Amino acid sequence: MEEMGCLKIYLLYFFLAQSKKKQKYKIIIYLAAPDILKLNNKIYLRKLNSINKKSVEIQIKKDDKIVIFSDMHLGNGKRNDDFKKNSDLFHHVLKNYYLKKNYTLILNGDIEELLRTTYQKIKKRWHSIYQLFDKFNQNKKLYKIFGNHDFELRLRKDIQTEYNLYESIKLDYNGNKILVFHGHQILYIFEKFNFLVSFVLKYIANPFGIKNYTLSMDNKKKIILEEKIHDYSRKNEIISIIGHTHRPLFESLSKYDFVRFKIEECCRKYVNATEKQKKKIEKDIIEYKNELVSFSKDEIKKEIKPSLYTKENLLLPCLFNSGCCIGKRGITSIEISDEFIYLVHWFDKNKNKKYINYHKNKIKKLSGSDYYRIELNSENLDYIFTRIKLLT
Ligand SMILES: [Mn+2]
Repeated sequence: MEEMGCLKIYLLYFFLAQSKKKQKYKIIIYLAAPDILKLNNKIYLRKLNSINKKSVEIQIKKDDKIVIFSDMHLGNGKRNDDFKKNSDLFHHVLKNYYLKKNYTLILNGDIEELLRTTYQKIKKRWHSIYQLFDKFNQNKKLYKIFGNHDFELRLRKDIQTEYNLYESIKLDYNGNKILVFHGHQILYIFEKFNFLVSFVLKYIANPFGIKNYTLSMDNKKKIILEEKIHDYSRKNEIISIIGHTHRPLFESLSKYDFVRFKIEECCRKYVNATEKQKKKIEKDIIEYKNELVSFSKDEIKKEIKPSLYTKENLLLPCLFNSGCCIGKRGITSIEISDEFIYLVHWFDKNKNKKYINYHKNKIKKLSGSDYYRIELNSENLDYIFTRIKLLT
């Protein structure tokens, strides 16, 4: 019954959000919002518990390398296909980096944009990408997790796919758990009704060129989702790696928060540093300051500023988000290898020059291409789990 109530509010919200008189309806939307939240509060714990308990568990061995991508939104190759602009970059990176280096590939949801088109059309258009998925699969190194945009694969038995489909994967790292799941479950508790959303998108939104509703998820919703999963991970002393919001997170921090945090840390280190170290720290501070300045106002407002920092509870490094593969500037991924976890950004030099002068030891050109890999963040996993245990 709770879910039926939520569905009604959701549908109301959906239609109002698409309306031209958006401003006028905003009050109604905000009046309805607390109900949705109250409802979710009761359900989210149950849902996260079930995701955690039912999860398939995989041991991470010492020389295992893992890469996590999410939110590709593979479409039919037409105007509305968000994946198109990064498709060459993604293909190259997957083939010449991750496959070559023997990585295990975890696809963490919203791989296909099935709310807008069909699996057959997607497979036909992106045949070369699926060929690469097949290669990982043949080596038993592919795990495909569903999100809200490719949930149809789970729901409909008539769609044949070659890959096992999971709700979540639990990685066991020396007895510590890393839970990988898409994350939509928090605000999308009515998965069963996905077909209604699909109907609206395919037959109403698509022909009229209306943009994707869930893609323009507002900041308030992003924060709620992140908060709930952060709290659950903290209480259970696990790390959660999600996607869905398209906002990269490392140790529960957004890019913007991370840079500010780093500047503070540098200043603290500076006091007791030797002359030689001081020179290096000064250089680092300049680079971080430049990075801070390079965020556009729009970026700060839309993507970066909403912060888990402002919460009453202590912020623990237990939430990570791999971002997405349809970003304007490139694609992001999360890697786990050699006892470390990394947030990685890939970009094409010809399309984006923002990071071309990034910290020299963290940027690498992929030979024979104009594609670059940068390590935005990295940290030792033992150190992260120690902090989670000490601070809980
Ligand atoms: Mn999603």
